[in-house]
Amino acid sequence: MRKGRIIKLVGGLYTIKDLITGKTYNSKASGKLRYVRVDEHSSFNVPVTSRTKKEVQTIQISPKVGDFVLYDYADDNKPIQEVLPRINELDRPDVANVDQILLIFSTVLPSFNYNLLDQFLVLTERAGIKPAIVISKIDLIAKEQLKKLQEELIYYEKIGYSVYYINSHQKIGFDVLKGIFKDKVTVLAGQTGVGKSTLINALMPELELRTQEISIALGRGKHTTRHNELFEYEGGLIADTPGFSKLDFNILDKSELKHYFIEFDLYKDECRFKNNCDHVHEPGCNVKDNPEILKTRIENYHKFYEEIKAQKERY
Ligand SMILES: Nc1nc2c(ncn2[C@@H]2O[C@H](COP(=O)(O)OP(=O)(O)O)[C@@H](O)[C@H]2O)c(=O)[nH]1
Ligand SMILES: [Mg+2]
Ligand SMILES: [Zn+2]
Repeated sequence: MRKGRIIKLVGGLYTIKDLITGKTYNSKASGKLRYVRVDEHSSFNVPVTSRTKKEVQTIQISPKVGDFVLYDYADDNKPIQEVLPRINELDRPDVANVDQILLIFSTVLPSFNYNLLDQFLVLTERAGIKPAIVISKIDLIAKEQLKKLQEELIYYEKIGYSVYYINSHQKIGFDVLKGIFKDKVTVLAGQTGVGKSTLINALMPELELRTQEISIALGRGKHTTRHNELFEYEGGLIADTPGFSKLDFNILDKSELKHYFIEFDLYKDECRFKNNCDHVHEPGCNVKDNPEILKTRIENYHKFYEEIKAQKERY
């Protein structure tokens, strides 16, 4: 048995890269991964909703891009026999063992949106993966407009998120951005058309990934096959994958949400209710109308909270 990492998946066929030799092989998942006994501590025992319990059970393990695996080198088909424990995993995109997620937003086409930014931040915080914010297409708005956006986004930097500004056509902002990929597994997330593929192409011109015409991308829904691939860059890997469209409120419990608005924690001790407060209607709550918290953050928090509540009430 040898150790490898899955770097590509196209229609059930995996490409694994041997960790020692660096050679790549085509491989399939062994049938025995269909019935794997996992205990409650297994990293594969992922609760589907916040209410389902982790318990000993038999599950099917579907290897994902990013997984470390043991494969049978002696067998010509190089079947994956075992998937090693995951540090973390994402569903859409389907990637495991991710170090960071770049949340890509374009200034325009599609235009920047605080609601979506806060949704994506909730998703990454919940997955326990470090996010960074990238604003693309800075060449498409006036200087003053860009300056205004930069000033607004300082808030996100203050609470701990890095914000980068790029123009992938002229490679502006690349000297600063490039450093973050070193030795890391990075997922690029963002709506269709924000410039994910263009960014990867600009970093790795030899790839020539297909980019979408804006008009088409924003119009009809596009067909995307189950195709996942990690590209090697600066000793790390980058995923340009579809997915990450919006927050599925079904996976969250409403009392859990506050933890994913990371700055709320700073004020909770001043709140009369400490940990028992959801910062929604409680009188005397120091978070829900704290002037130091960005207004749109509180508004979005309340929107998401109500959304989760409405979802739960339907059951
Ligand atoms: N002006 C400008 N256009 C960009 C930039 N980045 C991407 N685009 C354009 O935006 C469109 C969508 O880009 P694409 O990379 O396909 O987006 P994806 O869906 O996120 O992969 C393409 O027409 C790109 O040429 C940028 O920095 N500046
Ligand atoms: Mg793309
Ligand atoms: Zn409160």
